[in-house]
Amino acid sequence: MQLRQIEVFALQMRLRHPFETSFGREEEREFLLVRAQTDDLVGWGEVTVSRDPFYSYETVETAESVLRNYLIPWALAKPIGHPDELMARLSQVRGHHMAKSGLEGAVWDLYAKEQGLPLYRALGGERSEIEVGISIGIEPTVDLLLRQVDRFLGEGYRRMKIKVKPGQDYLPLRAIRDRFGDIPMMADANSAYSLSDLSLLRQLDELGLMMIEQPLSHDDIIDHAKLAAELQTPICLDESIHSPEDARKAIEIGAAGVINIKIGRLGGLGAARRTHDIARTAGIPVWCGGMLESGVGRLHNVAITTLPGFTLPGDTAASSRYWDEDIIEPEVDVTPHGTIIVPQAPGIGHAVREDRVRSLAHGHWAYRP
Ligand code: OSB
Ligand code: MG
Repeated sequence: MQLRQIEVFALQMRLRHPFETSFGREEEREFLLVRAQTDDLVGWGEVTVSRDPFYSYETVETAESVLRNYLIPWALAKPIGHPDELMARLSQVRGHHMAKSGLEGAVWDLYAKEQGLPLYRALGGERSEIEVGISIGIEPTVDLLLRQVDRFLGEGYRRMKIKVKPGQDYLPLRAIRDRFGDIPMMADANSAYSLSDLSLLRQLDELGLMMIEQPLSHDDIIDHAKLAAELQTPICLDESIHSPEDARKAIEIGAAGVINIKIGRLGGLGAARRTHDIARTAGIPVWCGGMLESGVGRLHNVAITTLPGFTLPGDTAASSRYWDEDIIEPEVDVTPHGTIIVPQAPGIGHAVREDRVRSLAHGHWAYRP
């Protein structure tokens, strides 16, 4: 395919409910969308950055700059055979995985549409229905947290992920266990602990959690391996895994009993798929993480989750969990039994509401060869 135009939109969308993690509170998502077109098709990707470099060093501004100065000119320079070929071309740029992933996502959407295939089939996915869970932020009181859990259990979600940090960990989780019993539950610490907090982490170990996600430093695997040897609860890595090679090494030293796969953090669908392949070969389960995506990124998450190694419910909840009104039509819905039916139309499978994207955008850039 030869790309004729690439557009970048800077969007700001208000969350229905503020989302708090150990690194901060988000009331509004700020991110980029990429729209790429050939002579007759349009593809969409999402750059899952935030305004601030707190989860990752990438931000809306770094991604916009790297796309403008390097990634987009190189993508427009000559025809693209397969999305992997584009990624090889972009590999001279180190890091900036979310920026790369947004562009690659648009090209994967086009590639699937060219073949008349739904994106999940183009990726080699198998399932037509995926299991989903929900990620619940740190709430101001235990009572408010219990209300959230009650609501999402009622909506059918297959597992509850609760954000924790020192001081807001054992007691809220204990309260959930006391009230709701043996529900599938896990904790995500977003790097809020260190090995010196072993006694706190041992308390969490008593709760029968499915896993504890990223308890230690965002760039560590060594201490996670030490911690894994001390706990019964499996350790899941999120922030520490930026490539298939990171996953291989973490698995090799025993730092990762589970891996959270995020397309943006890993640098695209191709890298996400290779990470899945490595984990699957090693017998390590994976699930699809989320970055509070709009409908575009959400549909990419749905597609990757159809690969056979995604054996645990992910964080890909319904559009309505995040937004009063999403930018896709129809929105992503969750069935009363906690699943998403995978769209069968070519590419990402739902229409993007371009008028809404254009009206929400506070920045818009267009590039041609
Ligand atoms: O650590 O998984 C995380 C959201 C933003 C940044 C990091 C994380 C998250 C989530 C939300 O947990 C997942 C979602 O509902 O999209
Ligand atoms: Mg996480």
